[in-house]
Amino acid sequence: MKLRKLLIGLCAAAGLTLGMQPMALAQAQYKAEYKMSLVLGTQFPWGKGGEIWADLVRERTQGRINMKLYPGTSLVGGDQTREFTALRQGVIDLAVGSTINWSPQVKELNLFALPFLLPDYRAIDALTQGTVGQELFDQLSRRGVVPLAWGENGFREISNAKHPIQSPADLKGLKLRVVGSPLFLDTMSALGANPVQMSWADAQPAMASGAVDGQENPVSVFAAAKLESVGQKYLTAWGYVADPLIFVVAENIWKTWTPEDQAIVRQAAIDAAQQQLAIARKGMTGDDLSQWQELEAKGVQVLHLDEAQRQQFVDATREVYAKWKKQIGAELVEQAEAAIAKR
Ligand code: X2X
Repeated sequence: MKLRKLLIGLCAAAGLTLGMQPMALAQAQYKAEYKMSLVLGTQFPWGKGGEIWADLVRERTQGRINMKLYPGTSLVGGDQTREFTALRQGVIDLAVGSTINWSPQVKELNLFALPFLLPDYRAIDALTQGTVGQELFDQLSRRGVVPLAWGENGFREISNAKHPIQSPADLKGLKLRVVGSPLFLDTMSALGANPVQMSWADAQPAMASGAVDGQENPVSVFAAAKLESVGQKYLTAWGYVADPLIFVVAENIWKTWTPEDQAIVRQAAIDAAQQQLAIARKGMTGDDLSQWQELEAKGVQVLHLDEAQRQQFVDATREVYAKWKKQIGAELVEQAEAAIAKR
């Protein structure tokens, strides 16, 4: 009798285990940690966006999905231009990445780096929130990642250690660190500068040692990285290009999540991107110019170009624009130009 009871109990336990197997298997497919690649950490608006996303997802999935931040593109040894490839190869699970760093693999993303395409923030929004943004997301979806939301690094302003820049002549011979897309080499060369391509990690020591004279990055990046402390004394507000950020999950990871969890991760990315964008733009325009003022308070000489001055830079880069319009795809660029014109 006792033995029978024991056997029944054992069978029931075994049945229970078997019955639970599908769920247990599904759980087992979830990793203990999902690696999120970022170039900039949480002292920058970029990294804050990643942190907000991870926090929202952890909270809303009751810890089922745990995203860990890896700033400094550390999962690819700091080489920003390899981030997109690493996402497709399973080295990186998720990312908040700049259009610039992925543009060597996804040529359409060079769109935002066409010199002087984007006159203001509304122009960026007209692209990312419209059919152009959708087209770019479709392109990314065909390349093994699931794009979820648009954030922003920002309008990229030029700084240097030598003198104020107000016309292309002031760029002549300046050694400038640029990011990983050949379009940046073309633009800076057309303006008479000597561009040198290097990662962000190498850029700061290069400025400190004087190996390069200048760089271009958003004001929020300049401020949080304290570029004035590596000799960057002169900053020109010319807004020649901008780099949006894209919140993505590698497709091979995405597929392992339940539809409910996919929906949570997607909505959390949209919410985090919205907050991230607000952080990046705060203090940049209108009544609140605090980001600019804080730099000036640190002794950085900020120069805002007037229309005529800006036009000189526009004129000097028209050929680069035309060349890259073809490379990106004339149809997409024309769609973007039209969206900006009626923003
Ligand atoms: O490397 C840069 O300049 C940075 C941090 O802005 C990007 O990753 C595009």
